[in-house]
Amino acid sequence: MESVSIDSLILKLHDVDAVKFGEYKLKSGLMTPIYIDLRVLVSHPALMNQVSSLIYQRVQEEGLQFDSVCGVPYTALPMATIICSRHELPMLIRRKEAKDYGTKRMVEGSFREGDTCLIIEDTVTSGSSILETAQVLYKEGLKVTDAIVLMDREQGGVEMLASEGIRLRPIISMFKLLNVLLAAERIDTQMAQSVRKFILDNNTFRPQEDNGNDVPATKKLCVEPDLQLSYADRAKLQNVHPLASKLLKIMEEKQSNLCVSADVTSSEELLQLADSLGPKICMLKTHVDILKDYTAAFSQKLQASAEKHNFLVFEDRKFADIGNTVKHQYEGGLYQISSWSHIVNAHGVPGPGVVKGLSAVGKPLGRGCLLVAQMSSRGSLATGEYTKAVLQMAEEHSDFVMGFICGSKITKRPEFIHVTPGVQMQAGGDLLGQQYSTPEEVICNKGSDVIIVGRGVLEAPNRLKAAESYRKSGWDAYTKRVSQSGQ
Ligand code: S5P
Repeated sequence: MESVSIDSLILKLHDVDAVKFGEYKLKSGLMTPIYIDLRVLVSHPALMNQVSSLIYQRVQEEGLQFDSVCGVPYTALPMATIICSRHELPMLIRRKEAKDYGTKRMVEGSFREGDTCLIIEDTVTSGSSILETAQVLYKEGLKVTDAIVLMDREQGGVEMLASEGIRLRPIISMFKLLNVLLAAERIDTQMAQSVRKFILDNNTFRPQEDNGNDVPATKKLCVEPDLQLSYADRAKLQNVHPLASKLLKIMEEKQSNLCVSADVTSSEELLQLADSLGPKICMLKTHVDILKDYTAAFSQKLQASAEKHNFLVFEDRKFADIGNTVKHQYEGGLYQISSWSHIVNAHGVPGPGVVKGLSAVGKPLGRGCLLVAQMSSRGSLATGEYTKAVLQMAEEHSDFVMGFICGSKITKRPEFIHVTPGVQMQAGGDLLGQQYSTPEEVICNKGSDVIIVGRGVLEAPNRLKAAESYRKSGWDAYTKRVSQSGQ
């Protein structure tokens, strides 16, 4: 009986376009010939009820024991709600963004430390969304041992979660879905074959080969061969920008890939930050135009602090005008940025002229530039073809451009440095569109080199302690990346 209802459910999901064939981009950036989009279910209440019933049926069949249920936001949230309401089970809601007022809780609902929470998800590819939710729940003292997913793309999610101690129980598997759609002549053999090949060729989980030790959560993505080069080795590359080489050496020496974003409004506070956090960081990022009391003396003191503690200064000016204008903005005006900041950044929007203008001023001074290839803010337009064009601009001006501001590694050329903002210990965001990833995610999974942390440090009760814990997380993720990829 169960298989009949699953078969008919698959056909209904296809009817409402929750299963689509074509060319689609996955969250990971990978193109896929099949796309599962269960978000549409909210418009089909009868189908939503059926899905929820099947999930609950599975919970009962497995005899799962738990104290509460949490749906991975957002698609699985209504499913969890229906199940919990219908069967009077306590539910928890995981916030995607922490409120910036009130309690700042990441999990809503009542629970006790040590309670077990069952996770419900709509679709799984690598399993990372479930793991992310589980990690938020762990932080609150909850246990997660089981998860149920409606649709498993069979690309390694079950295995990855198993390595993390979570049993994932899928209701519909990709191969089952293909067989049902093929039998009903919704797709032809060729399509089924190409999807099967895609699934088999794109397994996201690579188990550890050597022994039975625990496999780290992010291992699966930490194996790109070009990630095996150490910072020290990259510093010695022939074609590396001298300032990039210096930065890489500092990183290795101080065991820090942490750049603190000193977004404060008083010069004195900024200098205090530079002095106290100096030993923990490889780079200090400034927004000098938010200072209410900038003076030339301030920039001299900042330089002295950078010298003393061996870090680079990065003025986050994000130049974005024609070459002639940015030349003046970089060299002159109130701030005379080129005279004190080792590194600046620029948008690629104006075309290569922006780099040429900045280079005319900065190169003779031994300065370097990061191009903004991607942004951490929600809805950013710096994606896809734009990012590629920025990469090309960098390649053509590598005598001045030393790397990128980006969310993840965008080139395999090891001489470029990838610098990533939008980092906090817990993934999430703010109310103005900022989106956060964890240091581990950024350095290990996304293959970036430097984490930029602002409020994660600035709003902590003890800034020095927070900086040290970001330094350690970033460094641990880097050493893990290098040792794993080197095997
Ligand atoms: O895409 C970007 C690029 C930058 S440079 N997203 C960013 O958030 N930034 C900067 O990084 C931003 O201007 C801010 O200074 C810092 C992030 O601060 P946080 O407090 O959100 O960590």
